[in-house]
Amino acid sequence: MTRREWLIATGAWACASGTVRGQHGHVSRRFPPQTAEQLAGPADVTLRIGETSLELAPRRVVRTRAYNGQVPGPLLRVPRGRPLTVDVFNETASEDIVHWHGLHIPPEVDGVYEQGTPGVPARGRWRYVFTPEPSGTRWYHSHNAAGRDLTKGTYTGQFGVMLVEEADDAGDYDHDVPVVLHEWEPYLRRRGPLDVEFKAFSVNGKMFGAGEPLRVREGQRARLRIVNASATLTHQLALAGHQFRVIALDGNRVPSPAAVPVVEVAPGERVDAVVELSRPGVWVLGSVKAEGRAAGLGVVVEYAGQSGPPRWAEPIPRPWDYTLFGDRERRDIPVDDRITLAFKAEPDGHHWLINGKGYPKADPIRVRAGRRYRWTLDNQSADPHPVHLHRHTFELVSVAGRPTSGVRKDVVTVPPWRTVEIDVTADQPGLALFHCHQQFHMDMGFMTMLEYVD
Ligand SMILES: [Cu+2]
Repeated sequence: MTRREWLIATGAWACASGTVRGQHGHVSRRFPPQTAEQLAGPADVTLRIGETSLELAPRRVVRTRAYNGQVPGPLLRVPRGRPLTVDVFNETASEDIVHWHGLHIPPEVDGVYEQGTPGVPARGRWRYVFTPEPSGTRWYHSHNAAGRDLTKGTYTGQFGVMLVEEADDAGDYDHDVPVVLHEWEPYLRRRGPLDVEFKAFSVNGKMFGAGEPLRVREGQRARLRIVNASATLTHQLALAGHQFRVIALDGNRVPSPAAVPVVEVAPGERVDAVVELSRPGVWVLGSVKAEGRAAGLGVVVEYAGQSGPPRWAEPIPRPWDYTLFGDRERRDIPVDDRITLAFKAEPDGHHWLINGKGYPKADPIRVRAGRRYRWTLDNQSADPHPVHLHRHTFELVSVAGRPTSGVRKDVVTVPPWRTVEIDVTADQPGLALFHCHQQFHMDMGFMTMLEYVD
C-alpha cells in the first residue's frame, strides 16, 4: 500500500468526490494523467520501478524492488540550476512515489503524497520536472509508507545517488566513490519492544567481499560519498589504517573540515569524506561492529600491487559530533520566533508523538515566508531520531548543549533524552513534510507538516 492508501485504510483520511482530505486540510487531489504536452520530448533520465532479484553475494539472492533493475539505482550526475526531466515507469502492481532528498524543489514534485505530489500509478508513468538546487550529494528513494509491511518504502532497493554539480566542481581527488549502505531481509522482532531487524547488510548492493574492491594507488585521494539508505539503522564506519577528512554533511560543505577515525550516518544522512591513500595494503572499509561486517556491511579497499586478506584494525573510539565540523563561535543571527517540537513514544513504545500527537493528528508547524525560526528538537525518548525536513536546509545551532555555527543539513539526529536546536529560514513556500527518517518511526506517527501561513 502507498501511504495514501494506508491512511485511507486506517480511516485517517476521508475520501469524497475525488478528493482526499487530511485532517488538517491538506488536500491531495486524485491527479488526472499528465497531458501529451507535459509528456512531449525526451526525458533526461528514465527510471523503471520493477521487481528484481539482487545477488548480494554468491548464493545469496533477495527479491526486491529497484530502479532499472539495479541496486543502487543509476548514479545521476546533474548540473545545478538546469531543468531536469525524469520519467518514471512503474512496472509493479502498486502505486509508488520518488522523493528527491535534499533538493529545494516545489512540493508537487518533491515526491511526497501529503505535500500534493502525484504518485506514479501502478503499471503507469509519471514525469517529474524540476530544477536541481542546491549542489551537493543528494539522493532519491521511494517515499511510500510501509507500516508493518517490510517490502515497501525504504526497505526496498529503490534508492540511488544524485550528485548535483556546479560548473566549477573540479575535485581535488582521484576517485569519487558513492558508498551506499542498506539492509535486507527485514523482519519484526518478536521479543521486547516492537522493532525491525535485518539479516543482511550491503555496501553498493553487495555484501562484504562479494563486490569489486575499491582499487586505489598510494598517493591518491578518494572522495567517499557515504549515503545511508537504511530504513531504520544508524551505522558507524571506519576504514582500517586511514582517517576520514569530513568535508560535507548532507551534501553541504562544512565550515571546518576535520579528520576523524569513524563516521556515523543515520538513515537519510550523507557524509562526504576525503581519504588520503597513504598506507599500502588491503583494508576493510566497514562497520565498526564485527557483527555488522559479518552481516555484510563492508567493502574492500585494495592498493595496487597488494594482495592477501583484507585487514581490519579497531579505530580509536571517538563519539560522533556534528559540532566538530562547525565554527566554534556561535554567530548570533537574530531569529523571528521559536518553535519547540518534543518527541515522545506512546506507552506501547512504538507509536510516536510530536508535541503529544501522532500523524495525522499532529499539529502542523506554521511559519511565515521570509522569517527565521529557532526550533528546539526535544527528544524525550530512549531512541535516537534522525529527523528530516523536506525541501529546506537548516543550520545547526546547538547539539546536546554544544553550540555551533555554519553546519547546514536536512537530517539531524537528536540523541536520546537530549535537545538539538536548529535555525530554519522559511524560504521555500508550500507544504513541507517533517518526519523521523527511521521508517518504522515515521510510519508509526512520527511526522507532521510544515505549513506557510500569511
Ligand atoms: Cu525516530
